[in-house]
Amino acid sequence: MRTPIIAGNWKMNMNPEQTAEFVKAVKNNLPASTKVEAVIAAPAVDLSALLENAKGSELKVAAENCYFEDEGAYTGETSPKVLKEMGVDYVIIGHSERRDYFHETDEDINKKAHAIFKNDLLPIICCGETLETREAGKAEEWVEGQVTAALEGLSADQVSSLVIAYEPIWAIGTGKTASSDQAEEICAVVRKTVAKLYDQTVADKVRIQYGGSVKPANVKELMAKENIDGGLVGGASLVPDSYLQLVNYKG
Ligand code: G2H
Repeated sequence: MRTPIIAGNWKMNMNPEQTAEFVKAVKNNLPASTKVEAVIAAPAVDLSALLENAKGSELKVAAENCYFEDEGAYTGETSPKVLKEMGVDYVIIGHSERRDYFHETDEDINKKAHAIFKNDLLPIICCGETLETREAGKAEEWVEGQVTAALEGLSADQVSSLVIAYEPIWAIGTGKTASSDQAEEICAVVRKTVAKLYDQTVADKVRIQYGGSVKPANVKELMAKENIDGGLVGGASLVPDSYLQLVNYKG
């Protein structure tokens, strides 16, 4: 009953020209969005090219970040209001790279989630533990804490419609994928956390992605897990052929 959602996260790769070429190469071979939602999250500088070229196709568009205010003296930030006006569908927030390199806090991420909903966009909220936390046996507690903080003050309807991406930091861009059992275990914790904070109906609706070295070779096994409804894919989403294999994992 949950529509799978596979989102490419290009990070700080690609320029507008490469973006246009990529979309031209994939746009006619995407699954129907009712079968699998195919999303690309692109750097802000590529969003116009992505939106323009994706027009009329099944491809949905995400920003990789935004600010929590709509406008004002915030040099260098991206307005969620303008993202909506441009035609963006989703915004990734709380990616571990943003938490780590740009010092984003749980509170920032929660403010961004509210701003995203205020502007009628949907957040993809990332969470995930470091290797140190995992080895200390605290991965579940850590992820539960991040999810709880990110969702604070959101309504049941809002939480039912959003996406949570579980990305263990030790598996990001390292080639080390969490085993499908390890991924499922924490995705189940995410769903349980939502059930505890809201109720089972909301928890059954929220879509949970796994992220961290997802590729065509492991996507099917991950997607077969009960609590994994999608993938957030970095490296393997940069090449049209590999992206198409991922979004068409159902055949
Ligand atoms: C995790 C992921 C995409 P990769 O950051 O969000 O990247 O698939 O390269 O590990």
